[in-house]
Amino acid sequence: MDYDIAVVPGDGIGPEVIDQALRVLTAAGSRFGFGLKLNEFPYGANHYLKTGVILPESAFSELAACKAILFGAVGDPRVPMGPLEQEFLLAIRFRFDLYVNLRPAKSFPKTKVPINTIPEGQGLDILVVRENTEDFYMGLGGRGLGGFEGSFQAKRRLYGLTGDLKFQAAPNGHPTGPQAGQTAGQAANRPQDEEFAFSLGLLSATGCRRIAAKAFEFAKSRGDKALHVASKANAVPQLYGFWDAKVNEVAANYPDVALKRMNIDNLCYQLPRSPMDFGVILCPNLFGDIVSDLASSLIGGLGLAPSANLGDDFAFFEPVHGSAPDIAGTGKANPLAAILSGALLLRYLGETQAAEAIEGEVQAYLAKGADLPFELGGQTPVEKVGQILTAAISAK
Ligand code: GGG
Repeated sequence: MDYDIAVVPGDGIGPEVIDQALRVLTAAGSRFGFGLKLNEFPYGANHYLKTGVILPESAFSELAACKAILFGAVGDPRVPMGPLEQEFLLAIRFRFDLYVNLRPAKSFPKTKVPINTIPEGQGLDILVVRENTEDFYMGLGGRGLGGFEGSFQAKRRLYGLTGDLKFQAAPNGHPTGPQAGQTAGQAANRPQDEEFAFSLGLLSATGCRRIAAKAFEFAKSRGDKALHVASKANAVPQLYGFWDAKVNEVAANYPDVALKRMNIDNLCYQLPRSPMDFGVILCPNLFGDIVSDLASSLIGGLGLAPSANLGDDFAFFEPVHGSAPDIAGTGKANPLAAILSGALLLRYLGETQAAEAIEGEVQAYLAKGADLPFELGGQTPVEKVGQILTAAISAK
């Protein structure tokens, strides 16, 4: 069996870690009797700087012709933050309706962690289930002087949204006199001189319900008695009160899994203090991005955290870490998160034995505690780490 895989190494350390992931996946294919036809795509900062195009429309059908995407990272200091992420990474998630972002954080043997709240001999098995298409990632927003007037459009597989938005600054609602840092115009109560920026967070009932159902299913399949859900309905009730209500509706179908709702601030406070209390954590998009970094810190680092972006008919796998331009090209990148993302891809393809073999070899390698990557206190370059794991997979 041969699988067509789209490979998008992207920016910074992306190409280095993806090279190593591909070596390991190819070795797993040889051992378990399948082939990977790798179709590499150049998208990312270099492509954008060369062509002025972030992601051409033709890319979507080319990507769709593959079974899944393996992606490295996006982000480059030569390009302003935002457009690459929105028109490339998020555009792929939205266009293919990859509404489930799975970000597992599982402890590894002998790996140093920054907390002492994990009992000796036990490990974390956290799964962040992040909604991946809505919330503050809608891409709806703007900025303006004295207010804003403009139209917006968002396309999702579930719905399209178009609209106009207009607001105008008005004289102080609560006049208190000039404040520190105010401009002369503002102090003179000239709100037309104030600059504003805004971003619309948006949730749909179907969007909330479908991710909540996925999270409950994951909790159930793990045999968990509880599911934590991140919210912030106390301060942002319009958005997260709605989120809570829709999650509660779905919870009624899962009477054996207790729903534990927490405001995101409290969740971030409790997670390092009592990490063993957490299993599946359901999050709206923005909180999920943040909590998954926190969770990966608790298992030893972002270089150990893989992720899957899943829809009903396509999938996209990437390490949780970003492009780390400060260490790109130094050999200091840790390829394990990319390798483990590759294992998730193989599991998605149904190559479960190969996925388990890779995960097992990563465990065995970390348990040995030798030749570790820089992130984990060693001095082994990215390529050598890939070589060690490739050799381990091929040796059996
Ligand atoms: N490989 C992950 C990556 O490049 N992440 C950049 C980033 O900030 N992504 C935002 C997100 O995942 O929502």
